[in-house]
Amino acid sequence: MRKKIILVTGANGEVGHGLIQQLAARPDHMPIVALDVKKLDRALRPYVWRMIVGDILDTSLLETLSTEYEIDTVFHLAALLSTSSEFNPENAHRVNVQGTVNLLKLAVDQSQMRVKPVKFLYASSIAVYGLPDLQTKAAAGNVTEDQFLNPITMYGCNKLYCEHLGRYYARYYRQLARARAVGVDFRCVRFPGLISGVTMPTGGTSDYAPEMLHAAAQGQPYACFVREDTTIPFMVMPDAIKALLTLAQAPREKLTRLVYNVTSFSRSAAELTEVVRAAFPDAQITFKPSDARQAIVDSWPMGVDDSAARQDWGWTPDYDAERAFRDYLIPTIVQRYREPVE
Ligand code: AKB
Repeated sequence: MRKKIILVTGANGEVGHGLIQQLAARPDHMPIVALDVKKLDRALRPYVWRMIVGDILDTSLLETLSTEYEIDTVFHLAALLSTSSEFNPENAHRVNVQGTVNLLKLAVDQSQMRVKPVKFLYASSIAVYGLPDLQTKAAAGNVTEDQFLNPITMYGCNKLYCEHLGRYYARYYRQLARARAVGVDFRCVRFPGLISGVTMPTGGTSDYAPEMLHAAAQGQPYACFVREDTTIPFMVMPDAIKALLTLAQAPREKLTRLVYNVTSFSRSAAELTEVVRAAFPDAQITFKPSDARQAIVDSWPMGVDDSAARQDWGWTPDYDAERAFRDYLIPTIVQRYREPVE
């Protein structure tokens, strides 16, 4: 009999890190197979059944996985983030879109084999939004899942399209075939900017928040690449993991949507700076906005309406802004730079 597993793509990334530890901490958890283009961090290896260094674009690797294991759940986290994607949009399209199609195909094939839908958790982003100007952004306030879906980045276009692909593979896959295929149980969380006390993001445009904090903790100067008034929603990593795990466990019949906004707190870059300076009084933070990256963040909303997630699967963040810094970010970061990291 094939081993039943949970597959995590992008396992070495920021969200993968936290997710793997939390998944492994659950009693009776299924074995975890971690897939990433880079070797899994040594610290995570005890938590996984198997680590595979490989590419989500490698379809023969995915086919081998499909014959070797019964895949119960996929957490698809692998992606090139918004800033990286703008430097090579075609490559971003390959990784973010073709990579997702490959995984959805793997999931739909597995669903046929076991005659039961594979759960497919997909990490989307506020980058799917595209507010046309700052006046509209200010007036819009907290936007719902269905408003302002005109992304201006390749990454945002990729994420929005993959949300649609999820719907297709869940409900309409091969709809003209004589025998209808068992669809994928697609569940998507649209994340705001994420901040971790443990890992540093690479290639995102919301990265100014974690970057200023990590720089201050290391006593390094930081030039923030957006204006002081720039406001978007944020969430700390433990809440991001909580959102994925809670949505994964929600009974399907309670879910009225395939895609859900989640959020914790919205803060301007100036407000974030104040909190960082209060914790690290020597922090040297200056503002040097980059026009191009500013335009991207200006197109993202000030906040998102996550009432559907709250209603359908009881979503509620554990950390508001005050708790996020006081109880998680500051103590974790202080500890992080006290210890040598491998
Ligand atoms: C990015 O900045 O690209 C990501 C995101 C908002 O999805 N952090």
